[in-house]
Amino acid sequence: GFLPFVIDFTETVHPGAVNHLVIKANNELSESTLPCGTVKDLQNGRRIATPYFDFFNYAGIHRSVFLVTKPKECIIDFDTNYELKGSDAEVRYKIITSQDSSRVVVTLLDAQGYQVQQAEGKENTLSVEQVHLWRVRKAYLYNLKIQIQNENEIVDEYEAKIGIRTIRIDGTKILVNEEPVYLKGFGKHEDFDLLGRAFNYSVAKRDFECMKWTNANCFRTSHYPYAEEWYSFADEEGFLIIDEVPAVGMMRSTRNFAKAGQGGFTAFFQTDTVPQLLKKHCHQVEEMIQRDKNHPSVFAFSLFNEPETTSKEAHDYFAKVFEHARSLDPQKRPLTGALEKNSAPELCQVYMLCDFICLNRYYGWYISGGAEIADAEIKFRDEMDRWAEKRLNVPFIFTEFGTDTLTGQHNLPGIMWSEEYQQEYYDMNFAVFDSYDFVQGELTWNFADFATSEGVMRVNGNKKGVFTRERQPKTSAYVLKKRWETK
Ligand code: CKX
Repeated sequence: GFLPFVIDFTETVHPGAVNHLVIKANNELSESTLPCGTVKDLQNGRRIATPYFDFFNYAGIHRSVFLVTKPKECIIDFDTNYELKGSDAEVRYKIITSQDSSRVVVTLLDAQGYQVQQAEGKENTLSVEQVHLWRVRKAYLYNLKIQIQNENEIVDEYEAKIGIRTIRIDGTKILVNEEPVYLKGFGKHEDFDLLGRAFNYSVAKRDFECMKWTNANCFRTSHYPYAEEWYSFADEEGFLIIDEVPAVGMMRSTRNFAKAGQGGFTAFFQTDTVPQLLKKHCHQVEEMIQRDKNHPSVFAFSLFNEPETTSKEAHDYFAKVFEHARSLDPQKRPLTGALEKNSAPELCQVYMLCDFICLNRYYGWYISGGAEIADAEIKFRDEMDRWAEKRLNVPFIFTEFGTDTLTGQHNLPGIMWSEEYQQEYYDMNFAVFDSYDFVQGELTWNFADFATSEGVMRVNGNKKGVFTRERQPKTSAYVLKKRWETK
């Protein structure tokens, strides 16, 4: 439900007549849908969704729908890969077309529209002298023009913006263009008042401006691939994206966020619907990588959020997902997934599949919150020491940490839900992060308050936003802005 699909109605359509295209959308959840959940039949006959995840399960169509006509011989797909050679670069491309007969011409244009290089064939290399690299928060985009030509006629043409950059993990460092980057930013949602999950340019623009104001450089598309416009925006703005597949709710509980810290185990990967789920999971990973592989902003793919990971069955399940994902990305970007508290260093059977480790941790909120924050810090440091002992020599990123905070709620001393407590919590977390040199990034939970299912733990949604749902800063936004100015 979070990735595009195409329906060919060439055979069905009646040219010249009024045609109706009817789309039926279904948001029912089960343990073999992604995301996971279940449905509940009420006594009045109404059926409702009960998600195993903490965001509102919207219904309907939220994204652009295009009516497209294509010539018989057409461009189907392309991908690129980059190698830096001093101040020059090589762009290797591969084009897939529907037929084999005609000439494929590929032109690289710079940001001003001047031709940089041209090559022929479905697979070739373009050499770029004095390359303008796509850099974090300082993007440069080239235009790649692909044409199928027959004699001198253009049969099909496709243009895409590309950014030339490399990504690599080296020990505990994340390297973009061979330079280390510390990730600063947010886990987000596609969510806004009245619009729900529908893509809206004004909201996206505001979000990017807010993120830039805080000095952020990265966000995670928690917990599903977003509308494509988000990625193009990030390409332009030089943001890094951890692109996440909608594998969330892989723990049989409607309140995972509460269960997660308490050692709850629901034998999720030991049921007979798992093969169906695995098939869908792999398929969605495939569709996500296929859709997003050419965006320079996408620097890693996240293959799950907070599943159960402590059984052998979980390991075997995810080993297959990772293996499949590794075979798909032409740029061989790092693969990861977000691990919650149960995935402790001694228990987790999945972290070893990840190229860098993403932790969602809530010491000082779900664990020892409020007046117990000093204990929270001790427990947090204890867990980090246990990770350190493993000497994994990979980067660790915090992909979630935060407190529910009611904007305008002020209390001295800070108590849970107050703006003061959110700051105190962040300060404690930052002190812990800064004590471990393998911590190479911090993405707070969440960029903005967002809608969830109703319940006793949620006051009209999740309030862990650094910004309100209307995109105005809470006090902690200033704390992040200051820290990230120099971090
Ligand atoms: N992580 C202990 C997944 C997010 C939730 C977040 C929360 C949980 C925390 C798990 O989707 O919103 O409870 O705020």
